[in-house]
Amino acid sequence: MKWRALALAAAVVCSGFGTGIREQTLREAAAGSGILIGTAVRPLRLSESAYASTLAREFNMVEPEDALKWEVVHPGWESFDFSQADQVVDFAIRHNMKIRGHTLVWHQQNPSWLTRGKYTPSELAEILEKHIKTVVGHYRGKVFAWDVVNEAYDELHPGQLRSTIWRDQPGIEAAASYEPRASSNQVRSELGARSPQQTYSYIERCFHWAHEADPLALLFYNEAEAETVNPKSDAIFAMVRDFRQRGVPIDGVGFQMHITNLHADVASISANIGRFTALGIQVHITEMDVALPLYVNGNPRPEDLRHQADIYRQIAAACLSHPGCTAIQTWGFTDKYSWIGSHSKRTQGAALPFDRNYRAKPAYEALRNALEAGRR
Ligand code: 9MR
Repeated sequence: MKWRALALAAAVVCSGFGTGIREQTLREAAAGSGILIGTAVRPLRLSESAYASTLAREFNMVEPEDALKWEVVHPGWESFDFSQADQVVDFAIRHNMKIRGHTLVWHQQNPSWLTRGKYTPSELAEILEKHIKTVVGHYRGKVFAWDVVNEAYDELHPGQLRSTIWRDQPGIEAAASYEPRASSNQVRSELGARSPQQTYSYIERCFHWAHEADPLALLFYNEAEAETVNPKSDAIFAMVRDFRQRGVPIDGVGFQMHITNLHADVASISANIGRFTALGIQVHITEMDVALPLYVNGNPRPEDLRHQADIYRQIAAACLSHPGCTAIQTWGFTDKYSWIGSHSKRTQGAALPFDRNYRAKPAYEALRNALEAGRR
């Protein structure tokens, strides 16, 4: 109550009109609800004043969209380049925003020196350990939460780990010097049905390395299409439960929430958030957008914008209904800069809360209403 009163008072003062109460910003509403509201950021756009002012006004958390991926931050075997990510971090510190780091281990956006290097498992393990410790170490005390591993589970074979340079091509599992603590009988019997390559010891090593580099950072496993209760999220759930039982330092799971076809099974999303937070970890919604079909003039239909708003509202409300769901983050904030357009060859887009001219869309109002209603 106190927070809300303060936020409202700030809104009145800031309005510039003695009598008028302007609406709260997302960040004010989120502060009142005790949740973080974040967005992915492209450092090259920070020099655009509308981009920077909207970002600072509306959000209290940022995450570099691409600037912390290997191809940007680790362009040569021995060279690291933090210049782009540092811009985001500096901006966030100046505007009193939290910083999420994304991502230390992924199968995409890796530089060719790494993917074509033909390293042995031991060499690869050494490279990965050095990468994680250098990047996390550089931002120690600044980045409060890291996506340590991103999208390790396969789309085509639900519940199975993806074949990647890190897992089995050649993977780091064959590298010596790691003895995972034994799994519980329950987990061993669940894993028993799978081949040894299906185990996830490469993932847990990454969590240990990140934890050594910054013991206070929150460490997340981040995944796509695991928002609902489904075979992929079942497998992640079993892994996280096993990690917790064996003391692997994992603090949270990120559900990306890229919504397509204007369809979201909110009941299942909520049940899924509930079972993960019951493990004693946090859930962050990490990459939310709701892609809309675009028509002849490149615009979405008004009814789709309303439907989109409803999805934003329902998912934010689902997160807010679980105390362990502690952040809602969109994947960009203006339709001017979103991965959906180029990815879909401009047939889809308009996925974010602000339009191409930084005007708030129905999705923005819906998000704010959900944040205001979701005080806890
Ligand atoms: O938004 C990112 C885009 O700029 C990159 O070109 C793309 C490369 O695959 O990655 C996008 O971000 C992805 C994120 O890092 C992980 N989850 C899926 C996101 C959308 O593809």
